[in-house]
Amino acid sequence: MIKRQQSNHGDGGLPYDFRGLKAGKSAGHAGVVCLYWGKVHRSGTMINYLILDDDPLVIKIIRHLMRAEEGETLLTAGSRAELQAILARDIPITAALADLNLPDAAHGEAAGDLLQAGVPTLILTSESDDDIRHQWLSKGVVDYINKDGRYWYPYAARMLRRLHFNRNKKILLVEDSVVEMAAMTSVLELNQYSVLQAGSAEQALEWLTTDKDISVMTVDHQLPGMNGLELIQTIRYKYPERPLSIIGVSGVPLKHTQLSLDFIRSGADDFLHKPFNLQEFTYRVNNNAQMIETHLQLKRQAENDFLTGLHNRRYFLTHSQEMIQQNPAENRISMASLDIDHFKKVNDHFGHKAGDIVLRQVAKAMKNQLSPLLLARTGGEEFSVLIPAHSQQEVSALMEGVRQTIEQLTIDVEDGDVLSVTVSIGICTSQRQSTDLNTLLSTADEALYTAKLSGRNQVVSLTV
Ligand code: GH3
Ligand code: MG
Ligand code: MG
Ligand code: MG
Repeated sequence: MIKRQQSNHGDGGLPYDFRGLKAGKSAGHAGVVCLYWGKVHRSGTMINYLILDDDPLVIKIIRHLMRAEEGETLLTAGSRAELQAILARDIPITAALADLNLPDAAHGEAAGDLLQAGVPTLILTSESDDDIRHQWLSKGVVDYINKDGRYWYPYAARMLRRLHFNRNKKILLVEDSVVEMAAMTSVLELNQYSVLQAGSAEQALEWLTTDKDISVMTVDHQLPGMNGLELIQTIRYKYPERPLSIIGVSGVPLKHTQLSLDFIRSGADDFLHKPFNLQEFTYRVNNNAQMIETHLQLKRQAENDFLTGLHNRRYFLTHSQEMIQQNPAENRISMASLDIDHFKKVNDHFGHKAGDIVLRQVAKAMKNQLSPLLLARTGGEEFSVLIPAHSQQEVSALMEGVRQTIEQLTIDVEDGDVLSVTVSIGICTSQRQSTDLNTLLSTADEALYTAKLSGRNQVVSLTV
């Protein structure tokens, strides 16, 4: 089952091109340093962060804290002249961290160039004068950070990356005052968020039904029609599981402290009293967006297999149970179990790492051929797929296609080896109404066992 071939690696062995990094090192800190230059981030976009500072230590610290991921480029400039050289290259800059005092521009002229070029810019400076801070914020910098303690550096690095991350975040503002809506919108847009607006509770509910990606919303108390508290109660009742963070907002005089309590009790996660500082408002939105992102990350980790990116056993069992229950009685439903043949030998001969690569490639081939069906890695080298509404013949033909595709894969497991593997597949198709999940699973396993006993690399199909 395992063929050993010589791979022709050529010079493509290095995963990343480090030329930029070397050039940067030899040119000193002020040179343009490119990490992973030319690689596209997993989000599908090129991300270019820029650090503008004449202090090599600041650049070193931020670079260390950012730990550029694949697809992220960290550009650096130590003077206004170097910045202008970068801007002249027309590289789209995702976000910049800028010092105000540079050898050839002592009063923030270079930060001005960045704003002029439309780059979302954070100031990181030792200048702590409050008036200067306000001037820069009103000129449109996203944040103004003082270098007055080492704890500001992680904050600056986080904020820089957040300006990329925010581009995919949708914030819904529910506010009937046009002036307040405009102020909140502009500060959130400056922070690169996508802002949606609703002037009433009814409009807000409409947004929530049409757009599933809204992660944070702010809700004003006094609205025409349904008020803010009722809106939040309705949302929490209608969408109890939805990952959505809600910030209550109200201008009712502070002595009515009961209101903030009512907001939290109604299901708000946070509360702000009007008039509020727009910077504070942004920080709260940031924190709430981060909380939702963390929640979604944990959910993805709990439902997916880390190695192959397919769903895991837990997800598969829960969702196939639901699908079987929802399957109309007259529809057939099939379960297919797939197991790699003699997989232990791959590990034994080529190592566990090679085994992992094989698992990933087999998973990828299955996904290409079987999505959008419910597919999962349900065991070490075992996969399952649920196929509703097809005949036994159709399902057998489909899985035979998968068997052939996998047999034809040539898997480059690095270290000069190219392998091929085969799979055995067992199918159970229900002809009866109300077949339960356990019967489907155990019968598919029985079919798989028969396929193994009959010589492997084949499809066996049973009906119940
Ligand atoms: P058969 O044809 O009968 O299925 O033989 P087999 O060798 O494929 O089956 P067996 O169940 O004996 O071995 C499965 C192997 O899969 C043993 C285990 O170490 C390996 N395995 C399970 N999970 C992983 C993993 O995540 N990575 C790697 N590399 N190996 C894994
Ligand atoms: Mg109002
Ligand atoms: Mg096996
Ligand atoms: Mg097995």
